[in-house]
Amino acid sequence: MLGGTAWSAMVSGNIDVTRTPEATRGGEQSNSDIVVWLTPIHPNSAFTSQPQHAQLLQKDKMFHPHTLVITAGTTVDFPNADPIFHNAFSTFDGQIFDVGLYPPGTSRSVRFRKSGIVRVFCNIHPSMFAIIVVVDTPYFTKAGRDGRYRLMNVPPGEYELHVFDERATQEPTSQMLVSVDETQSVVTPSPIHLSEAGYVQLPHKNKYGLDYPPSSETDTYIGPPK
Ligand SMILES: [Cu+2]
Repeated sequence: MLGGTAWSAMVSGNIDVTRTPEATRGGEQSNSDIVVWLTPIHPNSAFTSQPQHAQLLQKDKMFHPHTLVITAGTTVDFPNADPIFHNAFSTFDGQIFDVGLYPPGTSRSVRFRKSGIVRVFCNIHPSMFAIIVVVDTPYFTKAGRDGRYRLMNVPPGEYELHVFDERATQEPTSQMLVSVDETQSVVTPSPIHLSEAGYVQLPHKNKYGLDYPPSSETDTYIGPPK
């Protein structure tokens, strides 16, 4: 190939979401936690990512970001930037783990080996909830607040377009096919319609499958039970 530069395209499209008032995020409507990725239909070779690190910060009794996208094989660090103990665990789907309770200013790490959706909680703070979307492709992104997404440097080929929205109350109608060829520098898939209508956020359980104790939200907890 002349100049040694591989040809590639930008895949850019739009997501629109039907919502009812109770389904808004923190009182505002935003699409920025919706994840989009492309998987090759006929992969020439299995995708292997370089060992990578990502971060899910614990601050103000929340995980930041709320939604993290990584490639399979990535190690996620969970630094605790609060003056209180925290935990991170997941008990179902994606990958089951529990890093235990750990003190302010320290961190724990988990490597996510396979693709899937991992729901992460803290065993002592019911307000703490995050999602790690683990994909097996280098072509992934989060949508902007306006629902637009851009996937850069996509080489020619046939792809399945995948979407994950934690609040979607029905699956996208069908998996969409995206074809990238060498005649286009920008490929625009047809718009993706999602519905969050009727979504209601329910309290989650702690790692024992039990309700959090009533004191959890007014917390002065500073360490494990003696
Ligand atoms: Cu916590």
